[in-house]
Amino acid sequence: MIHFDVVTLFPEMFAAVTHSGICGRAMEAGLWSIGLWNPRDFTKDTHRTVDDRPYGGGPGMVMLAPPLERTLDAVKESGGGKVIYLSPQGRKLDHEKVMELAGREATTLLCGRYEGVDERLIERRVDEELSIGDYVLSGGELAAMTVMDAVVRQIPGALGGGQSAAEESFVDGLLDCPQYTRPEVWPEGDGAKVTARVPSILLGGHHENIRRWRLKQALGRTWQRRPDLLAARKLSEDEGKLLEEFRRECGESGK
Ligand code: 4GX
Repeated sequence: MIHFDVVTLFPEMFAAVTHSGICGRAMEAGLWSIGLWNPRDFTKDTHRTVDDRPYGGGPGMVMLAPPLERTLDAVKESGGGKVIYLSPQGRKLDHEKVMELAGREATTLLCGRYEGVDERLIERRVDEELSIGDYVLSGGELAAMTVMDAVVRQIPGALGGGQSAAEESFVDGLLDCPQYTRPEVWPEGDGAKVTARVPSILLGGHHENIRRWRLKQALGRTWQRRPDLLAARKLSEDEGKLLEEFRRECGESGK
């Protein structure tokens, strides 16, 4: 059972992970839980102020340290885990980090709004800063939900139908192979339109050949689209041969 505590001014946003899809079902199944903490509930003034203007001037607002500190201390008191602040200044999230979080019992996610939070709060209460990518969101909430979604799908039983997260892309350091479903020929040929068939190997039911075709596609696409991933991964003799075949068939250039 994994528990996330989330410190946020917009707790309603988290219905997206508590009530929908794989995360929603995994929560119903009791595989994970969430605690939502609004710093506005930890203010002491009548206006319930959570932000103020930045010292030194400039646009926007900065989240006040005192209400955030009281919130995080209440979370800790309730059994909260390490505190992660989502921000573009953090270390980039990857599969390895997701697996590390999936192995922790509890994690606290701090979501900033506006221009961020008072640096002294980060120094005193934040253990780690994590980024989900080099772009700017309007707040840490979508980043926190991204982290939770990636972690929850790693919990055994979270994926339906006996699926295993261990079989997915990135686990093996490669991109996924292409997928096909019905109809076998699409779009419908009307003389003018070009039609495309599902690769015939997938229709034959020869499981070993299908496995090798998929591995070859995964290797080829990783070579074409993410050569950085291939450079970081050793290829077996067989994988090297499959990639060589793929390259020959597509004309060596990589598209
Ligand atoms: N990966 N954001 C944090 C507030 C903020 C502003 C400035 C620090 C400095 C993000 C991301 C992200 C938007 C969350 C700005 N914090 N979080 N927020 N990329 O863009 O995680």
